[in-house]
Amino acid sequence: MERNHYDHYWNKGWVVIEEVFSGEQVERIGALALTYADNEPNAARPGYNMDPSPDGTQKAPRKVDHPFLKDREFRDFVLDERLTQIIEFLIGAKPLLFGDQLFMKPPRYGSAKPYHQDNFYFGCHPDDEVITSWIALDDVDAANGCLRYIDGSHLGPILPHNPVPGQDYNRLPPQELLDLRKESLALVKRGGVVFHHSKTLHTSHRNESERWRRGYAAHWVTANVTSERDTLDKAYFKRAPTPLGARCDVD
Ligand SMILES: O=C(O)CCC(=O)C(=O)O
Repeated sequence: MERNHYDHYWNKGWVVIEEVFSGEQVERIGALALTYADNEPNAARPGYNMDPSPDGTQKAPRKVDHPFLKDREFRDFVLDERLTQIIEFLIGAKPLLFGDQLFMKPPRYGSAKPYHQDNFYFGCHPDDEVITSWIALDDVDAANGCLRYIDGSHLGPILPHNPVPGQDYNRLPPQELLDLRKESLALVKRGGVVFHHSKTLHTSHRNESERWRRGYAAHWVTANVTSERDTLDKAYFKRAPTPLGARCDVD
């Protein structure tokens, strides 16, 4: 972690830091992610947990919610001090984990995630103390659906987000409010982490490659943060010790 990472984060609203986790660690977590993904289909929300292939005949994992609650290995991984120390450096206070999800794009048909700001969904304040870490479980580039950011968008307001027809889990700001001339691609090797501010506009395209693209997204706040919604009501850091045996707070 260097000073230029900090400056990049606060100037652009996001930053990539390589080699936070080892190849072995991410390989193990990537394989574990796939075993949980197979058990996630949610018939009530087609397209949410599983992505259909272009011809509609096959499905593959898109998302696993709350991996932290599902397996001790996910917990130990996401609470790794190498990660939490970087976050503390970026936001200036101890990070508390409130939620997480695994985003997967299978080869050739991992679907796009439209532009959005996380804090539109979270409703948390102050927004400078809310951050997402996205751990690359595969090498990620333009072809397999890297994260893309509108540089500096964390300095503007939360935009309106309109419903996306047929996708109750996605909302999208009006196209004219997205300055795509300021779009940057966050290329990252497996084991690296992309960090973004809660207001930074971000998206990812469909996976056009023959490779997987898996990312472990974790959402953090400081102890100062409150939410106008129920975002923090079930935050992991508020949980008592659980049957899995790990404490969920990170302070
Ligand atoms: O992995 C993706 O494509 C989307 C990730 C995302 O929106 C997030 O981590 O906030």
